[in-house]
Amino acid sequence: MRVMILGGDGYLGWPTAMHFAAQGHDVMVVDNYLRRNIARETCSEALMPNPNLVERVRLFESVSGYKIRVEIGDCCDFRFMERIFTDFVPEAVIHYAEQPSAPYSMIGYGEAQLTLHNNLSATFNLIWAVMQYSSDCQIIKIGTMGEYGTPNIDIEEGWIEIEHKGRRDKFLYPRQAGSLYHTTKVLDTDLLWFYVRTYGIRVTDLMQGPVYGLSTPEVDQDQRLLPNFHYDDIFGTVVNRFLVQAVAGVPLTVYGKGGQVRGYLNLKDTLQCVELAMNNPVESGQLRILNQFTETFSVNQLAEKVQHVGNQMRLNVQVKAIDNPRKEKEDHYYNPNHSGLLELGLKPHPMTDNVIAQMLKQVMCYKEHIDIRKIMPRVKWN
Ligand code: USQ
Repeated sequence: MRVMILGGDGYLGWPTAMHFAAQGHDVMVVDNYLRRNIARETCSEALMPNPNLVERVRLFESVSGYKIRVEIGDCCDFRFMERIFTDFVPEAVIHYAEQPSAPYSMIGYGEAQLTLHNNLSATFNLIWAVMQYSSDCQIIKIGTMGEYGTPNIDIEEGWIEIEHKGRRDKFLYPRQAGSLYHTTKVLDTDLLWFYVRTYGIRVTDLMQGPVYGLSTPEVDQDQRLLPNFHYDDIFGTVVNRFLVQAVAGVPLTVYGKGGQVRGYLNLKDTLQCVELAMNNPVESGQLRILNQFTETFSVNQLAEKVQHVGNQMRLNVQVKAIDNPRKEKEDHYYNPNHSGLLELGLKPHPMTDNVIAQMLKQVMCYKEHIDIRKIMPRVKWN
């Protein structure tokens, strides 16, 4: 299949591109280096140096023999989108091309505006490019579990049946996000649903939890193919941050009471989920929403797990609760359904002690790159 990956330079986009190329698909990666630029501006560079996308593709070809096409450009520029769509005519588009950080979106007006404009415009332009140049193409969009927030009722997979005054109907599950970034994902979903029901485009919206890890079959061939692995307060997700903190000898930064529960998944499972969504296409006029995570943990449970394994490796890991910089519930009910991807065939890689140990070993190879000034939270919205 011809697969276009928007945001192909990112933590998820780059491993996805290599994985699909290795499955024999014709892959085009598209990126404008927004995340790299913001990371540089906010002193939030990744743990290991990552070659640029053109170099990454060259390296991957020399290691594996598979080719990937590269387009450097901005998905918010519709002329650019028109050109790459008429040139490539994708059969599936994986859409990761969004500003992905909740803290970044909460710094101030400029960062909020950039996040809103970038995320909504990229999604809007993608919808129009598909409608005009590749109307049968599947859109696979990365949403977030954070769209739902932490309601005091079970979270369904995208939709809910409501009975009201004796009548029933099905609606998008209520959404109440905790950051402007997460809110842009809510708005994306609404935008997609409008165009799905009005013009019959085909969309899968994957509500993903925080991802961890840096190993995939393709990455493991050569360390120069590693994804960008962030551990700073802006782009680092909690598990990756705790791994680096454990190696650096910095107490694990549990925010507040640590009772915040989220659904987590291994990077390898992100690749599986996206592939399953693509290989099981939806009908025209269908918005399929799948909750994409494999296990739920509280922040305290994650800290305990990393501490336990770290101490077996003689890292003497400490845990220290610090003031929560975010406005979020620290003690709450959380029971999201996530059966859809399992029914499609997902085989989860759980967060075992061995998986944590392997990740710690990988991070230990880059110990001298860790800059502990990047660890404590700088952005507060509590
Ligand atoms: N947390 C800590 N200590 C830390 C970092 C985070 O206790 O040092 C807590 C946060 O307060 C939060 C939880 O861990 O309760 C998860 O935080 P996170 O930074 O790992 O994840 P988040 O900001 O929600 O965003 C990440 C990705 C985002 C994706 C989202 C999925 O950056 O792109 O959409 O995970 S979800 O969280 O399900 O919305």
